[in-house]
Amino acid sequence: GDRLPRNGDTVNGEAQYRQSCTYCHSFGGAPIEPPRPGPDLLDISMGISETWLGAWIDFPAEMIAAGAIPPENLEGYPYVMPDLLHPPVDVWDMVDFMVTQSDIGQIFDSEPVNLTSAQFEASRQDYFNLCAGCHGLFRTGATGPDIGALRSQAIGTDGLGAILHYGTPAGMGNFGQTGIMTDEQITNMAAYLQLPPPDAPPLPMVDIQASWDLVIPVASRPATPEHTRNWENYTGVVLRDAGQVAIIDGDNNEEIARLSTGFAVHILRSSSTGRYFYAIGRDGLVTMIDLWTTVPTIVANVKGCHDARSIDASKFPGFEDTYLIEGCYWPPQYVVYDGLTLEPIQRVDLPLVDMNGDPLVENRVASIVASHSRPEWVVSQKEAGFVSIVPYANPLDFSISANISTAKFLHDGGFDHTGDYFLVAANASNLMVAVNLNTQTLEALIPTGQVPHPGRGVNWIDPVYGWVNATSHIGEGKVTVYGADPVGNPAHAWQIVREITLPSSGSLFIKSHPASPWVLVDMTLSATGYDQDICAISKATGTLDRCFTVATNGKAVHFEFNMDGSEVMVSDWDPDGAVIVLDSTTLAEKRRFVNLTTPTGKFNVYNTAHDIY
Ligand code: DHE
Repeated sequence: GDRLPRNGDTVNGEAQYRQSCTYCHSFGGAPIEPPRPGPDLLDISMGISETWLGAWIDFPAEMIAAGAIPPENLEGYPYVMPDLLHPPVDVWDMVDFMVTQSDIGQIFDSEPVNLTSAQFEASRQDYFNLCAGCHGLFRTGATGPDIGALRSQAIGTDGLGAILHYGTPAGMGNFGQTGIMTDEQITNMAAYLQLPPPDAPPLPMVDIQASWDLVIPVASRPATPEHTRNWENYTGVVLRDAGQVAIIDGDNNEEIARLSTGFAVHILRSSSTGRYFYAIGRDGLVTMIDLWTTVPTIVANVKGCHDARSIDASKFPGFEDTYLIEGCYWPPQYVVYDGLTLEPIQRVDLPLVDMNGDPLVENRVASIVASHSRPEWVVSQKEAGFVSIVPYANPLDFSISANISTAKFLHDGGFDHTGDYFLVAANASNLMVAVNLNTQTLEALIPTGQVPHPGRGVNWIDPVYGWVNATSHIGEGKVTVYGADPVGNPAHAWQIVREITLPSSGSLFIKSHPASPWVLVDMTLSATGYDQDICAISKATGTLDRCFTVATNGKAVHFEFNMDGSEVMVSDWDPDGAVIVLDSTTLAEKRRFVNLTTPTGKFNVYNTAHDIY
């Protein structure tokens, strides 16, 4: 290429460098442990030209495609440097700054700002809303790494600002680039993270009881549906940032209700009959929605956690719509409620000791599934690494009956095709965990790619390997498929049988339905331009068939099928979002529901009640 002139603005170059490069790279000084993802840049001007350096910052993918870096030189790095979309003038200013600085020496980190108490409180709230889910309330790490005060000080003020601004291809969100955080919020967060975490309050039973609001008593609810709609084919759509749930009638393709359900609603689960939806907000608020009323109606609320992600109903025959369990991210507890009224019944503390006997400062309930074969819930304890059994047949005691040691840190999961196994991601260990629910033992640890994230996962019959289950990954563009039929195909059970390459990392969900010939995967957190696309794997061949764009305004995320599996919904996750409905066989778009604020998860009543995925 043309030689670039040595006339950059090094003041702007330094500002851009500090804001963009400092999480991954040091510039002189002692290395930190664990190391930064990229090499030290102190000697950057030796051996490569300024033109090369500018081209590398501006066009990393094209440089690799052109063979500018031998593949073996990239080995050992967790990912390839992303294109941070700087305008060429900033790139050139950065190059000039780095080359000039190479002659001067080490770059020293900026000092953190001093936070006022109001700024500290605002950062505490930002941390709770944006960071705690992955990194833990006390920052000890889980899905995301440890970012406690010591680690944050080692990363430094500039590096923290850079990662908050641009994220990483390994799954950290680009909060600055996408406008989720302002520059001021980022600056303050970089200071906040270097201070010790504040204490978090408990939530005792007396407060949970005080929060209980029985809006419509059972006796005042209809004994039979008040309408003739096919309520089992309703789908609840989480409108995350609106704190609402939209209910769509899948037979008539109509949105029939929009209900307020609390801060940043996370998921819905159905009661075992399907009559009720239970919504769980990140603030721990449970909202119960009756689908038999003319228009779906909120009939009860309760708050059992300050921070929560999971909920499920009692599903064993004889316990239909009887109980409900809410798992907390904070405090370390779960709460069991009456399934018809949400009256709190019991609060149970989680152990603050992990599966290795080490003490914990927090222990969060991640996924919960409700067994169809026994009166029990299966509960993942994220930090402890236990999959726990919570029986609900004894109305006086809902304590844990078994803690099965598996791997850390447990996150999302679901059943295999028989319901005898629970398959859950230990996403910081790059493992899928298979627990045998009949023997209540760990069956297998399946090595996956970087940060598996299956949602509830997917079950289908592979042409060669029979029943399989699979996960996609946040940190790697790959679907890992493993055998899941220890009875019919023991040779391949829990063994990896296929690894299917996707065009990008950043996948959050993989899903199918028995009536669809496809397994569908999103790439919502893609840092390389695939966040609006989804991919279809053919069940018939076990190979990737196609990837295509579905979202227009935001990111494509999460799938849900209608009751008979003939259609599948994908969210276009944006403030001006939509739910896009595809034919589940042709994958052609059939319709879209628009004017939806940040639609994320979608839950069809029948499929959710029966665990069809
Ligand atoms: Fe989720 C499921 C936790 C971010 C959408 N999410 C789950 C489950 C857990 C969890 C533990 C399993 C629940 C169960 O099955 O009982 N999610 C977390 C987090 O800790 C994390 C990483 C960060 C946070 O702060 O919350 C997180 N999740 C997200 C999102 O950013 C998503 C895409 C949108 C949102 O709500 O913020 C999101 N999570 C979902 C959805 C499911 C889910 C749609 C249910 C999938 C299903 O098909 O059942």
